[in-house]
Amino acid sequence: MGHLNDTICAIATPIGEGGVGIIRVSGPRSLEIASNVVALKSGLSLGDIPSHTLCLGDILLSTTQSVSPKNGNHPTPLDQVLVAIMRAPKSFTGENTVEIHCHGGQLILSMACEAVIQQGARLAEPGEFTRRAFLNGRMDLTQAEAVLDTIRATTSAGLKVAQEQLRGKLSKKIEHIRDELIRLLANIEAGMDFVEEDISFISPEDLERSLKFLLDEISTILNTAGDGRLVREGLVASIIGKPNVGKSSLLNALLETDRAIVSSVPGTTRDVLEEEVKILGVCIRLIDTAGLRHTQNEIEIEGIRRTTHALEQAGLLLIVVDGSQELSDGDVEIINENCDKKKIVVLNKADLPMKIEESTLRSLLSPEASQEDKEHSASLRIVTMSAKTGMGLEKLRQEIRSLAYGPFFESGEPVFITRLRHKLALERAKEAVTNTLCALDQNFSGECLAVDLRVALDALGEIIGVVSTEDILDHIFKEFCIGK
Ligand SMILES: Nc1nc2c(ncn2[C@@H]2O[C@H](COP(=O)(O)OP(=O)(O)O)[C@@H](O)[C@H]2O)c(=O)[nH]1
Ligand SMILES: [Mg+2]
Repeated sequence: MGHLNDTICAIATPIGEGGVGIIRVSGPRSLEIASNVVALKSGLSLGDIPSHTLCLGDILLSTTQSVSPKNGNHPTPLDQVLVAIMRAPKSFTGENTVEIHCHGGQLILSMACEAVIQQGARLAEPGEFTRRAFLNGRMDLTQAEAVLDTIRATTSAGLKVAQEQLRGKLSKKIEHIRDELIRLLANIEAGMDFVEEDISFISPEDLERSLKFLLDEISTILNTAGDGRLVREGLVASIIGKPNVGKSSLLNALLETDRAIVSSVPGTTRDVLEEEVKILGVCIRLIDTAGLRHTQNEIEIEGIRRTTHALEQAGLLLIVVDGSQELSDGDVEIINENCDKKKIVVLNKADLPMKIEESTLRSLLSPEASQEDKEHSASLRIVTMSAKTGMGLEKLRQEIRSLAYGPFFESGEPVFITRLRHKLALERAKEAVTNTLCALDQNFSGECLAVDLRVALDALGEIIGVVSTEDILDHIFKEFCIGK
């Protein structure tokens, strides 16, 4: 990764044809470089143009790059362009930035980018513009991550959380906790200087109260990790059940296509099919599986092995039961297994005369069960529907959404963490604050308390990037595309 004193450039728009394509140039020499490439219609030099203006001009190719060699030593125009100028520090990167808006063709864009490079800019690395924005103090690390999440968001829920993070909601919360930790640390350290005189700057009771409050705050944010991850990565839902109950039909109904082969021959689905679908704002990876049954068929055995694997991955199980048939031991077994997973029982084929009702299903599941199992069956979500006619499908979508998200998302919890990186750092901070409380309880010295508090402070600092290493930055920005 280069230094901030060179000027970087990249095509910022995606590959392919488009109305407009943008070359982005950022760094100390960007105005000078761009003015060697673009001639403004007004005849003015780019250096004389005020910041945050848009000017019409022509990209001029040097003679070596020229598309018409007959033109002698005169540079030839490549394309008519609009040039946007944003001077430091009021730009995305915090540096002098020029954006050249060409027509969105791949040849034009690569030739224009080449012209900028010939004038002394360097091709940017993935995420380098955002990395510069971070290094120049335009945003902190959680905001830089939110830039990527905003671009990648595929659901409205994902976009909302990414936008809130981009606007600094998570950073403010973390900074607030850090400020309080710094205040406590300052008090403890001041006390350490006056230990001879026995002057204390904060009473052990006040310190304990404050630390417990901070511990609560950290735990509250940590508790959003599950929902946050779901918002960013989506949820894997496996459709399981005996053969022929309508699993593939359910996949097709939720996808609103004929993706999977549906047949009355049991054991038709041999392989595991995976498709992505948006269900009321939640991104779900739906997996249709082979029916679970005992079989000698080699291919089906492999299908069932893959089904078991899909089951392990799943955060949600959609267990399909054919409601037009009597409930079998096989059905009950599948429902009662995997107690640790969120699940919905789909009582399918409700367009036919039903032999199983929701209430009988509940009582049949655990007539002589332990209290725990009874609670399990009472809380079990059951949706009666028909994959064939679509009846009950909307109810199923609502159940999936409400099960997918925990209480935090629905209640509009102000702050979310969406990345493992945040979670691990918060866990370290939580452990360090807990250790401080233990040390306080055992009347340890101020030095001991301060050591633990500093660990907490650094862990939280890593989240927003107050404390960062090249490794952390490389890891975060390598996920970005070039030009962002
Ligand atoms: N009447 C009715 N038939 C269904 C329904 N869902 C599936 N089927 C039929 O049940 C058979 C098995 O369906 P399929 O989706 O292949 O089941 P899978 O083996 O569990 O994947 C097919 O003949 C489907 O047409 C439904 O809701 N109502
Ligand atoms: Mg099937």
